[in-house]
Amino acid sequence: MVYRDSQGRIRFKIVFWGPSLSGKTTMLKALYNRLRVKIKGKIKSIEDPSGRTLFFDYVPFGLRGNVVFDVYTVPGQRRHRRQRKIILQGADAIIFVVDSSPDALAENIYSFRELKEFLGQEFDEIPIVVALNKRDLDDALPERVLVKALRLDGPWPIHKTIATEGLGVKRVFQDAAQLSILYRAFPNEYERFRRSLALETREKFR
Ligand SMILES: Nc1nc2c(ncn2[C@@H]2O[C@H](COP(=O)(O)OP(=O)(O)O)[C@@H](O)[C@H]2O)c(=O)[nH]1
Ligand SMILES: [Mg+2]
Repeated sequence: MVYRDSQGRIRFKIVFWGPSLSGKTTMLKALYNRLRVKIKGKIKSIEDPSGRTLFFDYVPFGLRGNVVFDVYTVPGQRRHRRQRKIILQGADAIIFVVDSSPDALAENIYSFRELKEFLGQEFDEIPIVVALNKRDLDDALPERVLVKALRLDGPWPIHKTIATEGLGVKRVFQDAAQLSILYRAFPNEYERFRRSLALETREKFR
């Protein structure tokens, strides 16, 4: 939920969603290393000793003007359902990170279903940007297969990413950031813009 903080800055919340090990934390770190922004907080991570996200990663990015994006990742393991629900609350945009590995297909489907369940009616409205990650894997599932299996044929922009190399991550974030602002501040323009982004990014997958 957008709000003004004590310094008068407007804050938007962006949440990286997706199954365990799909690359959410890697993508957040890649973004952190690539974004040239005015304010960049430290990344706060709450993880277990093996480096898996236990509660969340969080970092604030401040752009020009008075806008700050609070960016979170959720823990993907199924048992962290409650934490995910808490972190999702008040999100202004979601980045759904899909693992392209064939072994992860069932977890991707589970994760997207859970997102839909948690969002309820808002699922049809809130900006969701899809990152098909791990496109460098030799056995990565074809994009068309992922789109079909996950039913990603909604009004959602889709991008291919390789988080470990930072490929595609800026564009994914840029779409999410832009859509979050339109969604909350310019609702009249939002739906049209979201559909045009979705169409534009989907042409590659036909
Ligand atoms: N090959 C490949 N591995 C990746 C990619 N993105 C992340 N990984 C690896 O996948 C594993 C899980 O990444 P992590 O960011 O911790 O996943 P999270 O559980 O979604 O936060 C790590 O070993 C990453 O290095 C990618 O694009 N390609
Ligand atoms: Mg993580």
